[in-house]
Amino acid sequence: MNFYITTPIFYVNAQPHLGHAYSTIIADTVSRFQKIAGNDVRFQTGTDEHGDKIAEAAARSNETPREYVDRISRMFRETWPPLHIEPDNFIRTTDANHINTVRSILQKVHDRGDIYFSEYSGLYCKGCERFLTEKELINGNCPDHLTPPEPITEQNYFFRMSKYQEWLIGHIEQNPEFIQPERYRNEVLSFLKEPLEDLCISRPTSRLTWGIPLPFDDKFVTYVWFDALINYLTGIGYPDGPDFARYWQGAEHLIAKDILKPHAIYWPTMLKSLGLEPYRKLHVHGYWNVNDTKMSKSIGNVVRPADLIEECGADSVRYFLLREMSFGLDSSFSDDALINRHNSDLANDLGNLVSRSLTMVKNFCDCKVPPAGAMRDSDRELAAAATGMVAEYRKQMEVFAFHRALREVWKVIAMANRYIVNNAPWELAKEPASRERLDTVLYTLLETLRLITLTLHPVMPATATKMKDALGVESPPDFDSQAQWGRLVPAAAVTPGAPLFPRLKKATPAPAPADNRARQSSQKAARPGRTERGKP
Ligand code: ME8
Repeated sequence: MNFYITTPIFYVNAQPHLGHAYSTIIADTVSRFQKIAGNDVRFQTGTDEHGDKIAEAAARSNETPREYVDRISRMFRETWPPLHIEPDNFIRTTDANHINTVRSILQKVHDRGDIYFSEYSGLYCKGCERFLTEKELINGNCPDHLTPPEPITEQNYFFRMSKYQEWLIGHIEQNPEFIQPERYRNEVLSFLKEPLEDLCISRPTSRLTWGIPLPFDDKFVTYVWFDALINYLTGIGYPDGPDFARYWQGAEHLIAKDILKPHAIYWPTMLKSLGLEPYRKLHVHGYWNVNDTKMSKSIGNVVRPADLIEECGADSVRYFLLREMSFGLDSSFSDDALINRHNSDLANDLGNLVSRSLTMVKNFCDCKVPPAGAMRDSDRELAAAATGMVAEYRKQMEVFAFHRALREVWKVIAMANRYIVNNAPWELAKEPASRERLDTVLYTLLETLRLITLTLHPVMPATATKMKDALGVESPPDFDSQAQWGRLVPAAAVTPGAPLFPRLKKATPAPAPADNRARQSSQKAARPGRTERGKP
C-alpha cells in the first residue's frame, strides 16, 4: 500500500515550538511505522510563507518578506533533524514550482466557472487569516486568538464552495474513516447542517502584496489558505510527476483541531472542483496546553524543542509526547510530567530491563545468545505476551492510538522485569545443574527484548537502533519477517552498551522569591544541569 503522510505547513511568523514538533513527530513516527509494515511511504512537512501575518512579522523585524521567510523557514527545517525527524520533502510556498502550480490550479478552477468576482463584508481575523462567522465568536472575540475580528468590506474573488456542500456531506457520510477521531467528523457534519458560504480566495494588492498574483487579475493576490492547501499536491509533483500518481491515493493529512475547517471543508471542495479524488484520511489531534491555555506563538507560552532535547534527549521527548497525549484530546505539558515519564518508564522500566538482561548475558553466557532449552509455563507466557504485543501494537498504531500502542509495550516490559525477579537467573547461575534453565530464561528475555525493540523503532529510533545493535540483530526492522518468536540465533554475539537513559533530577519548587534576582538564582540551584526555558 502507498502512504503519503503530511503535517500542516507551519506559518513562519514565529519560531517552532512543541506544538509544531508534536505534529511532526507523529508524522515521522507514522512514516517509520508504515515503512516497517512494508508500505511505500512519503512524508512531507514545510512552511507556509505568504499572507498578512507573515508580511507583518517581516515588517516588525525590519526585514524584507523574502529575507524574513528564508530565515524562519530555515529554523523550522533545522528543528527537525535533532528530533530524529526525517521528512522526504520539505516544501515552501515560496518555491517557484509551488507558485506555478497554484496559478495553474486557480486558472483551471476559474475556467470551470467555479470562481466569480463580488463584494463581501465580513469579520476578518488576521490570526486565522480568514473571515469568521458571528456564531464562531466568543464574547465578540476569535475563540483561538482571543482578539476581536475586524469588519472588512471588499471586492474580491470567490470560490463556489457552496456548490459542493451536498457532495461533501455525502462523502463524509459514506466514508466513516475520512475524518478521525469521530468527534471531529461529527463537528464537521454539524457545521455542514448550515448552508455553506462561498470562500473568498483573493486579497486586493492595495491591502496585501505578499502573495501569489491571481493568473486572471494581477490586482489581487491569492488568499493564503487557497495557496497553502495546494502544497499537498505540489509537494508530490501534481499534475504530471510520477510521485503524484504514486502517492495521491494514499494521502493522509495530520493537523490539530485549529485548522479543521480549512482541511475538512475548503480542501475537499477545492479538490472536487479540480476533478481530483479527495485525500484518503484527515487525522485531527488536540492541543498541548500550558496551565490550561493552548501553547501558542501568539500567546507566547511556548516550549522550545531544543531545550527539551538538551534536558532529556530527543527519544525521550518523542516518547513523552506520544505516550502522554490521547490522540485527539488536549493534554497539559509540564516539566514534571516529562521528567516523571523519563525516569519511570524509560530509565527504570525499559533501561533497567535492557541493562539487567544484557549484563546477565555478558556475565553468564560470555556475551553470546544462549541456546533455548525446554520452555516452562512462565517462559511460554512471556513469549505469548511479547508476540501478542506486536500484533496489538500494530493495530493501535494503524489508528493513531499511539498511547495505547505504547501502553501494550510497557505491559510486556513490566512483565519481563517480573520474570527476571521470579526466575532469579543469578541463583540459577550458581548451580551447574541449572545451566539449561539459565540459558532458557536468558534466551526468553533476549527474544522479548528483540520484539520490544521492533516496536520501538518508529517512536524512539536512536534507542531502538542501540538496542538492535546490542542484540546483534542485523537486518533492518520489518514486521513481516521479524515479529515471530525465536529468531535470535544461539551463539550470536550480544554487545551490552552504556545505560540508555540516565536518570534526571526532578525540579523542586523554588522558595518564594524575595526579588527577581533571588528567584533566578534559587531556581538555578534547584534545577542543576537543566536549562531555564518556557519563555516567550
Ligand atoms: O495553521 N498543540 O500554521 P500554524 C498541538 N499555516 N499542536 C499545535 C499547537 C499546540 N499547542 N500549536 C500549533 C497554520 N500546533 C497554517 C497551516 S496547512 C495547509 C496550513 C501545530 O503555524 C498543529 O499541527 O499556525 C496545528 O494545526 C499547527 O501547528 C498550526 O500551525
